[in-house]
Amino acid sequence: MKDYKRYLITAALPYANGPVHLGHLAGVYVPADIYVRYLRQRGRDVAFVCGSDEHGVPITIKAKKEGVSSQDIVDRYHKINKKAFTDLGISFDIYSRTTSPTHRETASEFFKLLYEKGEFIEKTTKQYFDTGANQFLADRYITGTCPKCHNEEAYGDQCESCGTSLNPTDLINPKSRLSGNAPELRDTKHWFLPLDKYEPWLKEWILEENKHWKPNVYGQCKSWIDAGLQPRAVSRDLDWGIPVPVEGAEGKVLYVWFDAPIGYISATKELTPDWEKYWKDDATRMIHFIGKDNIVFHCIIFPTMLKADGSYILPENVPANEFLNLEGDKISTSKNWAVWLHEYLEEFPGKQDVLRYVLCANSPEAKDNDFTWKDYQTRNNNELVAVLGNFVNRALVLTHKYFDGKVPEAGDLTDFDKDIIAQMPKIKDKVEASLENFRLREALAFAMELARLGNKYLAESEPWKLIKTDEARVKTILNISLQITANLSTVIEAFLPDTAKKLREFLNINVISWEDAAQANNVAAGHQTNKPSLLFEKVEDSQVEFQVEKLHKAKAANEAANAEAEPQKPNVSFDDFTKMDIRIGTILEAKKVAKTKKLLQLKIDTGIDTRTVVSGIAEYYEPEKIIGKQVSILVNLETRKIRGIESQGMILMAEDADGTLRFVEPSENTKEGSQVS
Ligand code: B3M
Ligand code: ZN
Repeated sequence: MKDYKRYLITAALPYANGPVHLGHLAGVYVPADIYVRYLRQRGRDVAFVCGSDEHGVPITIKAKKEGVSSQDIVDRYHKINKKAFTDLGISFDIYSRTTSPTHRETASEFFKLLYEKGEFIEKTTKQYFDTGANQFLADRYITGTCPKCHNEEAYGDQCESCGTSLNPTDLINPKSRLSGNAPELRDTKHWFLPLDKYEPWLKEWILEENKHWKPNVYGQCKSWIDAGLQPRAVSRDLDWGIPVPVEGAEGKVLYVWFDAPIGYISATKELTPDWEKYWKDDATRMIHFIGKDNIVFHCIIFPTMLKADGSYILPENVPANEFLNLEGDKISTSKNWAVWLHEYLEEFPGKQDVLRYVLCANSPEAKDNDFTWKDYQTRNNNELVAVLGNFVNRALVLTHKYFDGKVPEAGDLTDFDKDIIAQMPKIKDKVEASLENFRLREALAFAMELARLGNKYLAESEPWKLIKTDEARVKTILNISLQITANLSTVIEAFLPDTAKKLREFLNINVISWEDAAQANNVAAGHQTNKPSLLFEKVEDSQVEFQVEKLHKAKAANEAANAEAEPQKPNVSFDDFTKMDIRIGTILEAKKVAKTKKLLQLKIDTGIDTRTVVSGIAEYYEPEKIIGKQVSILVNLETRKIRGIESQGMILMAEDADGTLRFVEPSENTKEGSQVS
């Protein structure tokens, strides 16, 4: 590979319309951070840039729904996400935002330059317009039936069910999300980036020069190119975004996917006045970390923009990941099926490394993967606690127990010792090779081999048994164990930065460089170590159950909140209504109907008489708790035998969106027999 002088690492800018979840982390931010931390360990010049993507239709829709401004929405989530990334140890050099003045100017200038070079095609096309709301509808404002799979809730730009990318006019029965009405087609002018013109160049650059890209990335690019590239609109009719900086463009803004990647440039500008060396010198190796749904934008559209400008470098690699599922289902913000990073950090304080570990160990590098809380527990308990934590703890505790915490001197080495020492550089080389090639989960597994090696060394040499008979041997064993611990602090640093720091605190040492991290003399004999604290704690079954239940509850609550009321039934006459005799009654007795799950047998004082009613409410009310409760009861319903019991009337119940039944009761205590009308 070429000899690069510096690195520009970008991580996809998350939309500031919601909090970041584990899917984002596993796909983009944890791998990017591991890679960057490793580069820094190697002493390379790196700029790691990211920020909030604050434009786009989903933000305006969320703002409308909440009755606040789009700026309020992005301010809220920019703050939450920025803090959560910091708390997880994601070490961006800058976390900017696309509403920043620098970005607005940079994106505007970028557009203007391409415009002046004559790079855009101006076209008037017909687009959907909502006459009620008096505005053009950008892709996400329209839903309709997907022409391919007939999903009735496809968006104007994509069907999330079958993944097909669409134009709004492809939808069958289009509906405006603003009014629910069918929109009409009207003329509007937009600027298009002629991807077709760049197709020969893209073919050469991607299909020939970038054969080293991951198969999933290369494959997606190839199928886009093979299908033939079309000019792509880079402006939208919308009132939220960066205004199109040319005359006659009132009411039009830059398409979010035009401005967002320019956000990488603006962020670098905000980071350093010397930003051009990262963007305009081909000794810079630029790498985009993204999820698979962003491949076309980072491999085809943004490079075409950069190429059209002509003064920028292009990405050397785009190691896109596949998706992480959650407990067997697709992560979904709209269905509230997600583990939110900021909530994890609140509920598991100090456990950021555990999450980094689990997400990297299970990273969806080559195929979609599943996060489960059970797996989180298993990896924590069996790997972090039982291997890494256990080894480090034993090495240090024994040093304190036998030698007052001073590193003992190594004596003559046995073949076993020599073999253990010889393993260290081999392991480090494997970690290094995997990291250099973006195989991060493999790299982590190799790094853990060093902890396993230490564990095995202690278990097989048993210093706790030898201490009575052979102190010199124990000194050697602990010396070597502490050397392994010291090297671990460097080898695991990129994956588990907080743990690495703790190891250095325990050992009372400074950072050991990557180059030195396989040696057996990194802590000198006589050096005073500190007493260790516990590195990792066990995750209990109850925590797993709590988290799984929390997920299901959040999803159900979301469904209930979004449920639409049943449509109204056909009208009835007033006479029909008055035929129903509904009274207030009081429950006198209640018990379960034997061998059923749902039924309660109630005795009700109806004011007219005392009667028995069988009601399907046993899942929602405990019999002992409803004695004395007032209810509404339809008393002139024909009697019915249910499970051999004669039911003389019906208790009126309100059914919640999730199916829960609730009594319809008077707001104040009311005399039994009062009529409800
Ligand atoms: N905000 C899409 C996403 O979060 C988008 C990435 C922009 S990167 C320039 O999936
Ligand atoms: Zn579809």
